[in-house]
Amino acid sequence: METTTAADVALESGGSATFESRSVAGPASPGMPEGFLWGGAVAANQVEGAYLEGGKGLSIADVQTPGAHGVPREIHDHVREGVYYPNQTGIDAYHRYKEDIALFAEMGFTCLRTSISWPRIFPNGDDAEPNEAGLAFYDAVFDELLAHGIEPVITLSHYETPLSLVTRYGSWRNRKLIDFFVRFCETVFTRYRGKVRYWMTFNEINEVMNKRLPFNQAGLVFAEDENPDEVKVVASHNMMVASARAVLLAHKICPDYKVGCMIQYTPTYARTCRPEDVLARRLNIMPNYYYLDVMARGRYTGLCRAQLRRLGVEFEASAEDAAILAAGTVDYIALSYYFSCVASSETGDDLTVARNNPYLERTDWGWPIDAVGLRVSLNELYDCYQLPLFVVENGYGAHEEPGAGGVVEDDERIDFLRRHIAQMERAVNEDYVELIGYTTWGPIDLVSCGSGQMEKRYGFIYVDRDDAGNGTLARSKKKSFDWYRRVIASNGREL
Ligand code: BGP
Repeated sequence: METTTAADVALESGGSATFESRSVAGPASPGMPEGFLWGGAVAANQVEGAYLEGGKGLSIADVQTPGAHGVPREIHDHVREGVYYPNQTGIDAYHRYKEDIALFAEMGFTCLRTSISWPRIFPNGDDAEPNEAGLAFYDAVFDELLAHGIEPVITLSHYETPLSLVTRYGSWRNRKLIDFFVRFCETVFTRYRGKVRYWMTFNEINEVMNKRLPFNQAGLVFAEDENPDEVKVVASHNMMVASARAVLLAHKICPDYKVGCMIQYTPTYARTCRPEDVLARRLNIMPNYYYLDVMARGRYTGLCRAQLRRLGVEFEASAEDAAILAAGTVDYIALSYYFSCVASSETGDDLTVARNNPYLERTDWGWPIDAVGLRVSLNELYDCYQLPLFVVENGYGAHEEPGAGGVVEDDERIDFLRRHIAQMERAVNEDYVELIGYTTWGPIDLVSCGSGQMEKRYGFIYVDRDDAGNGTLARSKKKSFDWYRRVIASNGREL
């Protein structure tokens, strides 16, 4: 585990570091409300593999090479001979899902968040008819989950846009994708009625504006003569209109469907109490609320217009689109929460954002560990929108190997999750935040989205596979497996 040093951030307060584990102790938790959903979250492209089986087309995940901590993944526009692409094989869940689901059931999961791979259903994205083999595969997966008392929670687009839509249409910068996506939604909403209740449209939609992942999220590659910010604004709009149409359609097909948006929420702290730093904090969270305002409030608010102004992009939704956005607001807000960040400014206009916070320890990948930040996030979001929340990703990625007894002793993961769940419970029981459920990211080791590595491990279940694709793919329980089983069995009372 990395520890932030004083040299990482020159703390104006001059105070010494007080690690969070010493300051979060609270009263014993009364646990979570009745019916609270407990489980884990994965994405099709990070676990399934079988990238061309059963009629599946290529997704944008299938053409990304492995990277490493600090080394970005390469993105190719086609599959190159002799190159290893980790998502193409994933952890072979396409063939091993029964074994995996049995393990999730042993831990007592009441839900599993996963995605339906869009190119498994529409291999090119714009096909006239869906691929029956793909639909049948998810029938089998959902039936298996339900037979084990596990409710599927489904992401419609989790960083796996059909590659063909990127190469032939320019991806989400093109309005045609709205209709293609809605056709995909209509197909799966109709097919899985009675099997699925909770849906979410785009995984971490706010990542479109993020510098890190515009390709993963929206399939965007920028031409030299393009202004990336302009393209991101247009692509975001198209996605939000598609999302609103999906919400309307879902409610029409099945009034019991609940459809959420999903964002990566990274709460921002002002580096000091200098007013300029406090303003910088505000400016840094604006892109998150840009998406949430449109998807939850149903309109481009003043905050959205201010964000556009900051980007220097002129954009106006048509009256027709504005009506769709207003009608198709989401039923709940799902979030991933991993860490917080720190913002500062010299002038009030510029903005410097850092992950280094001298009060926090960091993971092997340099991600700050901030359990209290989860409570902060839940409060901020609930205050703003008064909609039910769903924590659909939270987890600890680390290098791990089985010890002498063949078991991974992942005490750090247990400690991480224990502290986060404790804060989540305080948000619910003391702050009265309405929360649907909690799914840890990567209940089984899988291919990392950011780095493409297997060795950034998140699971309660170890998978024997390395970054080069070697290993038997055998599954084995880590120490945290039993710990999480007890957490769920006690509905969060026993941490
Ligand atoms: C989120 C993604 C996930 C997942 C997770 C962990 O941003 O929704 O797909 O991968 O982050 O990130 P990483 O895999 O880069 O460690």
